[in-house]
Amino acid sequence: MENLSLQDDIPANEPRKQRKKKVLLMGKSGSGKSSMRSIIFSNYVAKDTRRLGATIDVDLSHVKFLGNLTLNLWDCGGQDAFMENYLSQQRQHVFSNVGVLIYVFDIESRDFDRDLLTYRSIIGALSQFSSTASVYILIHKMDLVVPTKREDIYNDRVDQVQAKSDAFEITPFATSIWDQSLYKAWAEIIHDLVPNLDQIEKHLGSLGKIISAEEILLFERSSFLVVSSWTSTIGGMNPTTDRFERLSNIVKTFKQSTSRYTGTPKSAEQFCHFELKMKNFSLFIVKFTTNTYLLVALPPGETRFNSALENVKIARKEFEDLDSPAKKGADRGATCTAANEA
Ligand SMILES: Nc1nc2c(ncn2[C@@H]2O[C@H](COP(=O)(O)OP(=O)(O)OP(=O)(O)O)[C@@H](O)[C@H]2O)c(=O)[nH]1
Ligand SMILES: [Mg+2]
Repeated sequence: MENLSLQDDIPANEPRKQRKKKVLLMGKSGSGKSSMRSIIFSNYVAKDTRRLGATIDVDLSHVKFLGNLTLNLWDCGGQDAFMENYLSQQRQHVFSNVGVLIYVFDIESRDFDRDLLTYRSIIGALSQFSSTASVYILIHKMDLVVPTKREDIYNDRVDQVQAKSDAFEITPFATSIWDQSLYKAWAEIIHDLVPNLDQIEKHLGSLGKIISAEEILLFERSSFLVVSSWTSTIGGMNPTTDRFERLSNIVKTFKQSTSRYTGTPKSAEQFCHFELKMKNFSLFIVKFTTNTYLLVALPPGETRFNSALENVKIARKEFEDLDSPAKKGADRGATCTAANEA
């Protein structure tokens, strides 16, 4: 098998500027904002979220990301007094320079009309200060609705929310922390946020063909969500359509257990190499670039496996340039600093 050379398409080591995105996570108190943030970025499992207290004012965290991107995540406590404050005294501070608004609706809410009124006010402030922001709507806690009614209730809620969204084109998701749906929604949100993803995707395709893979998944390391993928024709016949979200879920749970039994912090890397060799397929997951892990699924065969592993090592350098060519150091990556904004 040949080695990978992607050099031609990549701008020669040009310094990539640091990008920042302000992400507002809003919705009424108890709707599940801090729960999802902890699951996605801090390696909590769903049941850990029962311990979370209500967020006081704004919980701000900075997440270093693929593509030299830093997410400034504003988890805005949803109690009425805080919401009023964001809309009045802190209006400009909260709503200016927003890249993304993620608004969470609790499906179980007893007063959806009131939730809509609050949302309407938030949209008003957003159009005033950040009219180009993207808006994602999560209709959350879907596990609390009987499966037969989920689709109707979800569609009805989405229609009502769209009607109150002014000129914003909303992207809606039905989510729950108790299944894969949360990972699917956040993977799509993050996919939209990461710069250079089209280039990364193109190169994943070249790599996949060279190593004769069935599928390649690129995981963002702080969230372990699949932000990019390539699938061969055979890989595309896989009947498990939600396998990306399932794999995120499985690996995150594995990392959680590892941390519990080794006493290492949850935010630590936990593993750098994982291999699975089965009768009908083989698979490895390796730490790839500063901010990513790579999963490669292959047909069985020791030679193919070893060759793919070597080629992935060679490709690493080229992808690193697309990820974050700036400084490299032990402090980079999934560090999540939280501080309360006064
Ligand atoms: N059944 C169910 N419960 C959920 C889900 N997501 C979160 N919860 C629960 O909802 C409760 C409140 O969640 P939080 O994440 O603290 O709510 P919040 O939106 O951050 O609330 P504030 O910080 O007050 O704005 C927790 O007990 C969670 O376990 C879900 O998808 N389904
Ligand atoms: Mg909270």
